[in-house]
Amino acid sequence: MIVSIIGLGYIGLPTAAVLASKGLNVVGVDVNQHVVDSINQGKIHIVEPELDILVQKTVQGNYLKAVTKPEKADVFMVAVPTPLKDNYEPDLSYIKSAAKAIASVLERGNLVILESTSPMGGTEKMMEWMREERPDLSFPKFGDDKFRADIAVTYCPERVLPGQVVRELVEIDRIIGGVTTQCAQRAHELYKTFIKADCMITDCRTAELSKLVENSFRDVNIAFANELSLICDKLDVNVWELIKLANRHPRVNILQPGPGVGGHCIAVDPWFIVDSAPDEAKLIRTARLVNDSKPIFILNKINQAVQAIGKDISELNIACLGLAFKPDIDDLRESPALSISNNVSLMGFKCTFIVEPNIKAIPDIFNEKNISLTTMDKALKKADIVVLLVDHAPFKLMDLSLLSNKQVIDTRGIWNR
Ligand code: SAJ
Repeated sequence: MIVSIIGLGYIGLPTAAVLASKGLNVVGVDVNQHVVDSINQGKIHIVEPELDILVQKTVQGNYLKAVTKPEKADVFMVAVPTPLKDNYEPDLSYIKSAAKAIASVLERGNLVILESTSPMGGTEKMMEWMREERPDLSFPKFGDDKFRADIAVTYCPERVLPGQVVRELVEIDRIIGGVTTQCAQRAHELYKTFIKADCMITDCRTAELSKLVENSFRDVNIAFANELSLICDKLDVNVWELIKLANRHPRVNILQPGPGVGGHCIAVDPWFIVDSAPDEAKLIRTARLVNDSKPIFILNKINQAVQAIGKDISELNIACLGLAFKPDIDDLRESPALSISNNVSLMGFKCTFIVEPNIKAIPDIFNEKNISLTTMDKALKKADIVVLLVDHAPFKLMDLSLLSNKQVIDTRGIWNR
């Protein structure tokens, strides 16, 4: 069996490598030539534990190869981004391009699986785009288990946590949402070849909403913690101690406040629910707004630190520790740390030192001159203000005496907890 994975990013590449490690022939497809070339050399272009070894082994063993255009296969898995447009509506253009590209090589008997986060109805839209290209093939009809279509279509949302993808791909339960039950059963057979946990069958619409609900649940819970951090700041209470104590109640489990919520999922998916049910999704929308307001609160804290020193901002250096959206990864998508650092670089400091151990070059978003990507030691030597934005392992292990005589803003509570 040949499995083709469209999109070799944070989800597609680990999925391709895990499937290939189980002895399946996997062809990864990505429009980026650099990504394709590096995978074919057995290398990876993202930071994800254990992935490098898996890719190297499977490429060397001829189980995994990468190409820029889809080839014929038995199964196609789509793992492309589904970002938001400026008006908070879902942008399905990547799914559309993938559907059209797959359609050109589709054959009777193929199974097409959507893994990308999808707004309600996204799976059926993907199917429509393939149908437009291939009127010669028949596609399933939602809920019609009697009709035998040429192509099977299923929605199987990924649920893995960046930083633990290789383990979670195999170990956590999976939802298999078919356009029909028969479609779901086809996908179930495939997922059971590599997943040790349960694969639960449902329809594609329920599976789509389940994925969105899981991430909205987390967003709402993080918003509760972030709101507490604002309340505690006003009331002069240590929020980290407060949460630690409240969590000693057997039925309370408050998450951790931070500089905001990042990543391509939790900061995005709740808007898909708001888009589908704008009048009903009041709590979900408010949680998004609370989490999105956190970077402004941190920027105000930085302004207060400047005032506390009492010098002109152009005489002061600032160090921003971390750019990624969460610890020990290189993923900067929707990262509040990135947007805070960018705003800091525009504030007029003598120099903004950026410390991000997981990247090699300063991202394009920064266009100020007085900015430097550097090591923690160098940044701390010169900084008057230190802003901890991501709880990367090296920052947790840092010698705290290096912070003495500096204004410190610890947005993750790793030093002042
Ligand atoms: N965060 C906090 N406080 C917390 C926990 C997280 O501020 O207590 C922040 C993080 O710093 C980060 C953001 O939230 O900026 C999201 O991080 P995360 O670790 O909660 O989640 P992601 O985005 O890495 O992965 C989520 C996961 N979803 C759930 O836990 C419900 C993962 O299982 C999904 O597969 C992934 O989204 C996805 O791709 O949808």
